[in-house]
Amino acid sequence: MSNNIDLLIKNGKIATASDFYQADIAIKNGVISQIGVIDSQAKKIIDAEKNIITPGGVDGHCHLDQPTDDNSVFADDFESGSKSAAFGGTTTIIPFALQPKGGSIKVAIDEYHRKADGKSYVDYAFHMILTDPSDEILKNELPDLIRNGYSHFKIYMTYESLKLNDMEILKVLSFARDNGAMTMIHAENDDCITMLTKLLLESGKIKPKYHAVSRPIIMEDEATYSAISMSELIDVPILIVHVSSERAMIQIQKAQSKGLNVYAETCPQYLFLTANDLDSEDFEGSKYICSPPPRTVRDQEKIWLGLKTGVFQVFSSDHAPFRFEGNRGKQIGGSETKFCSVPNGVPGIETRMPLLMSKGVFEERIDIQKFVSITSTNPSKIYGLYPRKGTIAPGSDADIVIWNTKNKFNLSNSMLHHNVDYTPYEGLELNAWPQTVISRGELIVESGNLVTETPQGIFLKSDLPEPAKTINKKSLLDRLEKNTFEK
Ligand code: DUC
Ligand code: ZN
Ligand code: ZN
Repeated sequence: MSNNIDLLIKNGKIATASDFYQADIAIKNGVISQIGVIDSQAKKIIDAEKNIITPGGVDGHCHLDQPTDDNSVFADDFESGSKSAAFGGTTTIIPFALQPKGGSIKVAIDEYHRKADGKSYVDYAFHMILTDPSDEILKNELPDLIRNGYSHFKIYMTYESLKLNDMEILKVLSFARDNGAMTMIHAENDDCITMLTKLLLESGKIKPKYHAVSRPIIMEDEATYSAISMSELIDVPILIVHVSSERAMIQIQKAQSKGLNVYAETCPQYLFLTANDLDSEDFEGSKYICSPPPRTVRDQEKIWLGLKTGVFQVFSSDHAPFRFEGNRGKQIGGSETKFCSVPNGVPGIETRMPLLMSKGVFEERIDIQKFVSITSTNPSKIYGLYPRKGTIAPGSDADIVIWNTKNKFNLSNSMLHHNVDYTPYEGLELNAWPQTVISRGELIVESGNLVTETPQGIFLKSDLPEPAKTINKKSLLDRLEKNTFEK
């Protein structure tokens, strides 16, 4: 019997989306084979010393090695980004294959595979970004892609090179309904942002803080309601990404209480940053420029509540890494770059889970089951990776994090493994950090050191997302005739 178990983790306190209990975990061939009191021999035994054990994180929203249209460069490729993810306890990442306007999404996916192949320390799936939902793409490319492992995509209501108009959004939502795909929506009203940006620039207001002024809450609120209304009309699940404000959250809450299939994501930047962080005399405020922008302390508190009460199903990093120094990142136009030309995004792939464990679980804003569900189980279900990923159960991949929660420390960028020269959370006091990280039964991080020689992450084909399975079969015409919407 001695060789039956490859790795045995003894004395851990296992957290899942529903439970928290003490048990041992046996791993064989990269998969969890048994959970309970296990006294068998194993090739390797780790004593978890009553530390918390969670499933490896699933980061359902991060940007790595993505093309840009302004000569800026995403600081992390699959190698540095996935290494950083691993150190932060994330064992599955889902970055984006971007369809260029007028281009093929299939070609974009092939190209993205070339960027990822052999370079990722953790497993990965791909979202698509649809920028041009032409009939050709919707008929001849996407249906096969959806059935062959790429079942979710993001669409944008803002950014000149990415945005779709309402007709295109309706077309994409109808397609998603017919094909069982999940649509993620970036909800901000682009015309409003363009108009306010022009007004600010004409008045000479170019500093980083005006980024937040140009993208007000009211227009996130309006776009969120618009996206929800279109999904209600088409009758298809959607997921609103990176929700930053109480007002947008209330739109989502209302939709959910009407029984609509509206899912939502928020991110660390909306819990730990505010618009004040963008307000500096020098250019430092550009480090916090992301869209939607960070808001107010009140919004932060409401977003915490939305995590606790279940308005948000997913907590992602939206890791969009740009360096502060140099001319390919935040200072792409020098140290006086206008707010509207600063590359959007903050890094956070490594800090996502430790921040939430420290400030969420240990400061009693959410319980540990909620932590597991929003960082791992739910994104896995919503993006078609469950039960292979996102839980600790017999038959699931042995993606496991053993946490060290015994010491307080101040976060510093020098601890991190991304290729970015700052963290927005510098100096924050934390008490939780992954001590041991295991991917498909292999140790990748042990006592703060990378212990795998080469990147072993593999591509994961996504099944159809769980929410899409709830779609009813009544046609739009049928529902219009029965006046279903007058509720
Ligand atoms: N906003 C996005 O929509 N994507 C990347 C980064 C950001 O700030
Ligand atoms: Zn976005
Ligand atoms: Zn993003």
